[in-house]
Amino acid sequence: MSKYITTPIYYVNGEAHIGHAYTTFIADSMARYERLKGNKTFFLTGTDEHGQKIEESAQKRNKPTQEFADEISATFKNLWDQFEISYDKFIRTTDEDHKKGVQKAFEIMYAKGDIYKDFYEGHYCVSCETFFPETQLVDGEFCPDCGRTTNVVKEESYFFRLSNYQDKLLEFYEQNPDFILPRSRMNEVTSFVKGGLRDLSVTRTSFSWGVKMPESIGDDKHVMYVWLDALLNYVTALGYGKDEANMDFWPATAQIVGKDILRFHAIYWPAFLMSLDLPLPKHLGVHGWWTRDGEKMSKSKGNVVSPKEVADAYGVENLRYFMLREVPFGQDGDFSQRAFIDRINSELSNDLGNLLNRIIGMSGKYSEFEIDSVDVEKYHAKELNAVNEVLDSLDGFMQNMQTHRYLEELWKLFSIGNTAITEHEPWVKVKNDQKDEALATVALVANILARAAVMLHPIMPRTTETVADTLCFSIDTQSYQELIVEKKLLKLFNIKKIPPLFPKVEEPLMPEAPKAMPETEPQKQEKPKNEKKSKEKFESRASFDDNLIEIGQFFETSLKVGTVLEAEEVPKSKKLLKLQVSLGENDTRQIVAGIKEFYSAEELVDTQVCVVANLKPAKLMGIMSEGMLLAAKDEDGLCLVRPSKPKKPGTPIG
Ligand code: ME8
Repeated sequence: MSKYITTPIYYVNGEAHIGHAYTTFIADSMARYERLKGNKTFFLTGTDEHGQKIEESAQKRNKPTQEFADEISATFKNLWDQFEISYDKFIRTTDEDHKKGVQKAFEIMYAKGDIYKDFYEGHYCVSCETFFPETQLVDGEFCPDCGRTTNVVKEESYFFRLSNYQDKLLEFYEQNPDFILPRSRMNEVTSFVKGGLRDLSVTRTSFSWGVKMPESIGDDKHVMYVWLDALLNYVTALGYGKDEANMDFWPATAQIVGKDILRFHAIYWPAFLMSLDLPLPKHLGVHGWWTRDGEKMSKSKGNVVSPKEVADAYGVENLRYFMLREVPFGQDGDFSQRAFIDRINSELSNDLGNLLNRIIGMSGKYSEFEIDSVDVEKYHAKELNAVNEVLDSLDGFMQNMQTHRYLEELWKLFSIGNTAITEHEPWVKVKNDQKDEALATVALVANILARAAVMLHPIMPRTTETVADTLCFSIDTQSYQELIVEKKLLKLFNIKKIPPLFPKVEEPLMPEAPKAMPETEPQKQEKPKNEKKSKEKFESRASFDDNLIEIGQFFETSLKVGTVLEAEEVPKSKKLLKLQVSLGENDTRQIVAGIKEFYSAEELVDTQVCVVANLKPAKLMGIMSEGMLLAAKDEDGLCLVRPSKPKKPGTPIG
């Protein structure tokens, strides 16, 4: 059976961060799992290189766009190579073959009548590269996805007849209830589709860094919409539009994406495929969002977790284990070193590492390291049954992408092994002339470790190879077949002595995340002056745009002492307070601040605060905010930064 697993292709406007690594680890583990089972597998990853944001990022660095894309794409590829990600192809949307495939797809859709030329006029969120019907806007103005203000725009464009696919999509979802995993995400998609699909603008004339129109259509002031271009990578990577060399891998078995790009993959992508008469993917695995120590990661806060830094400190396999074990698939997760260290010390070091060391020690003492499974069934049928039950349950978890449950179940094997040792006390049996029984217990545990190593292999490939080597076998499809499917026991062998696999971690090995200003909603709402020139997607992506600044740049920020004159709660908001703050005579500002969880409105009145006074006003929940308060936040909560002695309102800070 053939399997096709994909990650999203990553934008080349910033370095890889832990969220990218997470998606890639899940997909890599699934691909390795399928290969282990003997399935012919194709695993795709790559980079998404077109669009305005990338064109602008290159311009800022005074680099030709292609050169810029080459450099960043290489950082992703190098990182995945360093992490030994087992991709079969690393696609780049600037690859000639890909571009040709996209043009071919466009031509087919056009010839079919699914693409037509018109003008678009409507509410457009540049940040999300998406039109929204008026009914979906928040307060008639704001983007329902990212909260930014939408623009009314009119531009010539080619449209994809998405509206034609509304019923077909709904029918497809109904017939394939596990298309989206976890299933709980399906509702979100169906209700969006039921709300009405508008035709989708699939070309742009406002910039040129994109796949050109097919020659047969001409009209070269248009370039293709970055999402049409990007989504098609999943088939162009297999030779679509060229030699179709690997198209027999299509449809994809599992396409892993973050929840931020669910709609593109669950609605647009299937509609494009239907238009191309291609079958739809079997599953879309939608994972949650990673934060650091409870805070959203952003380059400006300096709290982005670099996967390379973590891997250098703790080892890439430990990181894979932690990320896949820590978070129930689909839910948001938090990266905290404390939680990471706890899992290394208790699960990897104690449960797995110590068990291996115990049997190396015991077999050394009782049988000169020789391990013989001959009596395992006789003395440990009960344990073997329990082990087999666990092994048989694992496949379902992996197929549903529930790696946390997979690992949780797998860990039951170690407790079966540990309990067997505690109950059977081989050291007593050896002394009581029951050596056979003692050696059977040691052999039972060796077999448990061998089976666990095979099943843990997709998640920790190198570590489990070491375990297997210690137990004198190698992990491959054959050993999977024998040990897991046929439940055979290990043949007579001599166990090897190895140093502890997982040394305990006493102290955090990386600096803690800097505690930054709270991300108050005004920052989120803040938008570039010219929204047309904004980025393709959400603001959370790491970018290179926050480097060291010159002192002059610092002084571009106007900080002033303010006195709170009035304060009240913003109805229906958990976080927001609305303040009237005096910055001196004739300058009273209305400031909406996300501090309600930490301060009551009453206690703020007549106190002083530090205000960023030259922020562009922004609306929060429809209320205008004309500044931002400085505050410090850590795990104990948030406190406002205030002058240590009263100062006249409006006094400059700096
Ligand atoms: O969206 N937590 O690229 P991208 C978890 N090019 N996962 C995260 C994350 C976080 N904090 N941040 C990013 C794109 N991700 C498009 C995709 S596909 C045809 C085009 C992961 O560089 C998550 O999987 O913004 C998300 O979907 C992916 O990175 C997006 O990376």
